[in-house]
Amino acid sequence: MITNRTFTMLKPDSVEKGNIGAIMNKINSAGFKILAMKLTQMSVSDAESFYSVHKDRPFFNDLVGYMTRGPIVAAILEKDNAVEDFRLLIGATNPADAAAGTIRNEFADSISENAVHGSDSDENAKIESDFHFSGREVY
Ligand code: IDP
Ligand code: MG
Repeated sequence: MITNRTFTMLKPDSVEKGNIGAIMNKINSAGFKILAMKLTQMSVSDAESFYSVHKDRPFFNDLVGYMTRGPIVAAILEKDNAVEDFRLLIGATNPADAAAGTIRNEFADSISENAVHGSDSDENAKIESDFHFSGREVY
């Protein structure tokens, strides 16, 4: 199991607001190296599959609509303790609860439109990376 990688998406609101550069700057400044990155748009079936753990939640349809309404930036990141450190960098799911200086505190509007995704375990980082990238796209 690779333990020094995580997977992120800059969600459609971040792309729409022109925040790709500013968010990537914070990610690089926090010591994460980019191993793979692309601008891509998820289909409805992609988003339903990616977020299948949430399929019974009341916000599921809104989440799928949000995540498919425009392009995202998908990336694989490398750093010691990547999963945990990246979750600290992005902050709480609800930006109202996200600590000062976190990405969600600075760039997210609401609990539903919260700017970025970060994997919650090494196992999911691998699953999510493989969902978005082929081996040839990863450095
Ligand atoms: P996370 O992104 O911080 O890991 P999860 O609980 O895994 O949070 O939820 C996945 C995504 O679903 C969130 O990032 C957010 O976009 C959306 N979401 C989570 N909870 C709510 C909610 O209570 N209302 C609306 N959208 C939500
Ligand atoms: Mg999650």
